[in-house]
Amino acid sequence: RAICWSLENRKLLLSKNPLNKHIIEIMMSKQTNLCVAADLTKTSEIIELVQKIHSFICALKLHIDIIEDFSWDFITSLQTLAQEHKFVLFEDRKFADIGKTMELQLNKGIYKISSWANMVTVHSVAGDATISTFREVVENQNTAMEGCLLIAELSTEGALTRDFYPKETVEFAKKYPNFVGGFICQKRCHDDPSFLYWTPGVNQEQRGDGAGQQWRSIQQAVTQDKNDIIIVGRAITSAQDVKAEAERYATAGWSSLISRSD
Ligand code: S5P
Repeated sequence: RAICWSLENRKLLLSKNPLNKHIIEIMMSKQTNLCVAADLTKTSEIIELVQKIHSFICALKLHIDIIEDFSWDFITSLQTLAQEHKFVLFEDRKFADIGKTMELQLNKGIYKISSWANMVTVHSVAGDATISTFREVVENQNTAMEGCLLIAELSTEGALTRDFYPKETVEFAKKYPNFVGGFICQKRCHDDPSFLYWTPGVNQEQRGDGAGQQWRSIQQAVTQDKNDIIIVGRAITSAQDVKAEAERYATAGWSSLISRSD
């Protein structure tokens, strides 16, 4: 039987996973599959960005460790905005160590990521035992965490996430369907509609940044490569009119998603 990939059809399946349930509700009510990568280094810049783009995003992706003036007031402000305007807080920490170290990096240090992030990225490189430790930590503690994405494939030139790597990553995810919401990938890396496929490397104008990043169009990312959610950074954050650009990406992303034939 053919799988139907429309969000409407996948809603029940996706809702079995707490993170995906949250995301799909936001996506459908706000009609957006745009996640903005807020790679800015000042808290005020991030807050200003969010104030402009909140209506167009389902998730706000952060690299908390690039911020120069981190504070708990900043986190509180983000949480208030996320609550009010309905988007999830996504810390792109790309955990990649032994389980115990990941646990410390998730819960401790300056940023106490698990106390505020709804989702994080995890590399599969260290094996699935580390993912299971991670899941136990999240399930046994009172955290903001709803789930994670596994990195199946990176967007950069020469990335080693090829050959068996995406496939084996999918195998890990299948073992923890309540915890792993989906993947960071370039092309949809699995035929299971109960996962969400998130893709960075999207830019309507440019094809590369001269530092290894590879960009392609929304059309390519969603229609051809069959991803669900586009992750867009500089194409929006460096635009003259950030709000208009976020709206343009959200509109194009959503129309590509809902007009996809499978
Ligand atoms: O393979 C990847 C995975 C990620 S999460 N390639 C990526 O570029 N990313 C992240 O997406 C990266 O860390 C950055 O925050 C964002 C892309 O930003 P842009 O400015 O290139 O759109």
